[in-house]
Amino acid sequence: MQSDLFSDSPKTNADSANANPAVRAAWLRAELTRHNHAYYVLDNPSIPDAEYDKLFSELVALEKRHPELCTPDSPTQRVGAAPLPQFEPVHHSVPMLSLGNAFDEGDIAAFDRRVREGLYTDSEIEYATELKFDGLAINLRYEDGVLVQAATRGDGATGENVTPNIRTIKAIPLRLHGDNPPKVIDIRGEVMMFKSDFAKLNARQREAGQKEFANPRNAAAGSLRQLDSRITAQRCLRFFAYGIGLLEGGDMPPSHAALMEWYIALGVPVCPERAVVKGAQGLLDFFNGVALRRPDLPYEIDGVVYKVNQLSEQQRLGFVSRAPRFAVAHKFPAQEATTIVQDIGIQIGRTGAVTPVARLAPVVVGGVTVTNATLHNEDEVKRKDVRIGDTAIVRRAGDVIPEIVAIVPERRPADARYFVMPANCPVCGSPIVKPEDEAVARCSGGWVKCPAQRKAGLLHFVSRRAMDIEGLGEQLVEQLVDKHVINTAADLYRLGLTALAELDRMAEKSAQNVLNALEQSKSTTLARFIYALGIRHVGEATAKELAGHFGKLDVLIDASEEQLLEVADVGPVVARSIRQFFSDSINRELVEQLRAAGIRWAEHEPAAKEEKPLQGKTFVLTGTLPNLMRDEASALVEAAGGKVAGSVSKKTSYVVAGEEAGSKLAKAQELGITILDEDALLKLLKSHEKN
Ligand code: 9MJ
Repeated sequence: MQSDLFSDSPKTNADSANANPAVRAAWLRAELTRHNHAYYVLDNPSIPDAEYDKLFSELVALEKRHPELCTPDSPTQRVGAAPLPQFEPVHHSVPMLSLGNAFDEGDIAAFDRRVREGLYTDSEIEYATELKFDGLAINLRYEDGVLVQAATRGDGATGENVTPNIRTIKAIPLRLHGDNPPKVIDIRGEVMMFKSDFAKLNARQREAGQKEFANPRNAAAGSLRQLDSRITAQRCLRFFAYGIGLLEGGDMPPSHAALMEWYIALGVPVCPERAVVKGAQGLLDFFNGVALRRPDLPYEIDGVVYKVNQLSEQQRLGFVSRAPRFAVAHKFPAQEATTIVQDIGIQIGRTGAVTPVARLAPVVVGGVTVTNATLHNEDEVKRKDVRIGDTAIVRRAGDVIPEIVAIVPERRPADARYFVMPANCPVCGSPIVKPEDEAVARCSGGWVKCPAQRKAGLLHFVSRRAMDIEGLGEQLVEQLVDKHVINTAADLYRLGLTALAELDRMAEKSAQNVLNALEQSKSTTLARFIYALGIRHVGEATAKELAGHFGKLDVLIDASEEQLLEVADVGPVVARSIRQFFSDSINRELVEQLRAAGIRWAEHEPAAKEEKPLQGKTFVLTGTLPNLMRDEASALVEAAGGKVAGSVSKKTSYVVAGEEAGSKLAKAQELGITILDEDALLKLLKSHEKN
């Protein structure tokens, strides 16, 4: 199975394991560097995370026993260093330029004309095209192949020395590949954060009660401008190269495209989304293609960049003020805009969750008119301090629901009003309740009483990633529920042509289309069906895991919490929620009715149970461990079958405590739970390894 996922199988190097420590350390360094490169630069992981963590821990331990074996380019040296008093200024040998902006076809035609005029030619120009990353521009200086300094752009002439922070970024090689590196090279590019790492960071910030970042750019900037690089080390930053400053003792490649190929050979990450095109039309085609792919890219971009490809031509064109004449950034329309919060209403979800929604003065964000923005929950309204009458920054990313990033405090009117959560559901009148330990308030009506929950549940059931029933949109579901034609998902399959055709704005032809779509949806997959049921905490990924693990719906329905916990991705909260769902006779009845309606899928035997040494054990990590980062410790525990939980309870098996462990450690002591330090954790893992 591994060979499908990883580009090579882990090398154990038995000889090296028994070799002298210097040989072993050198081997481990080379292996870890190679795996880092495969993961962060080639985007092609070569071993499972847990294997990497094991090799890493071994090198850490080895270097601890033999400090003389630790080299500056050892992968262990990416964990950050003692805090700096301040960042030192760095003068850039070659100024770091910014780019001029273009916003439409007219601007691009003008740019292309200026380039041709500058080069005294009527021929089509060859351009290198690439993405415009929304991060921080950085200069990396390598001397004889070794990273010696990293600096921010600053004002273009002088930046700040952020070398310790940059050394923690695993995508950035500490030593260039190849035997013949230039004497001095300034590699320029962008430091940024991927969307998924941004989401994880904000989840961690939320858990720790710390401020969340408004967007990946702010998160990247906040992480890089830390005087304590140990904090930077915990933030997964990335890097893509796109430019060059000083070069000594090496041959300048003839073109931008060739420069990027050279960087790749040197082991420096370069974004694969690039092309060499001809003329203004080539530029626009690239722009349009990227615009389509933009929502699926793993990072945020705010446009694309066009550069004259031949470096000799770039030189002939030169600069205007601080921007090169040979390049331009073609920006996407803004994805953020400011507008007034006219009101804050609420929306009831399929599980009764009450979401405050800002009603906005209509504003165009990235080409789409926005009138509503989610505020997620009551705590979020408080944290962002959004009041009715405020001016707010609204963001729309891809096709997700627009959200309020922040308000503009200076523009708050004197009569701005607080949002008050209503005591009762405005739709069904049931009390709105909020359990102590939850962020979300809920309508207590349940879907039997509350039409809003029924509608939301049905819309989820028919949605593209669930049963994928085309033609059953919001307006139709609304009418069907309001007119008491349907109550449950099973009722959908009892709909007849007449009942449908009688609805507003429904011709017989579209009614027939809906019936056809319903019929087609009956042949589905178990994963889609589980997801469509709308069980709290069971998203698409969990539904897939459940389907793969249990193979048959009846096995899932009868699974105990313990059996559910064996599924990857399922923790105690999810297990309890699934159990509760299938314990409810109304839900079991619904499932039966859906099966009776003819919904079917292929089933398979449940996955064979793989016994792992720490199966069923729950760990809580607290404080800072001396060597392992939190993610690394979690990965080791999970690889051995253990679960990592966020809070200590009677069910916790072990608490792993590091420096500055706080209330969790105290609680563990109070409950008499076994407490481990890093060494004891590693010993525990090792002792099981032998079994
Ligand atoms: C960004 N931000 O992605 C340049 N950039 O080139 C790309 N920035 C740049 N190129 C010269 N892809 C100055 C700035």
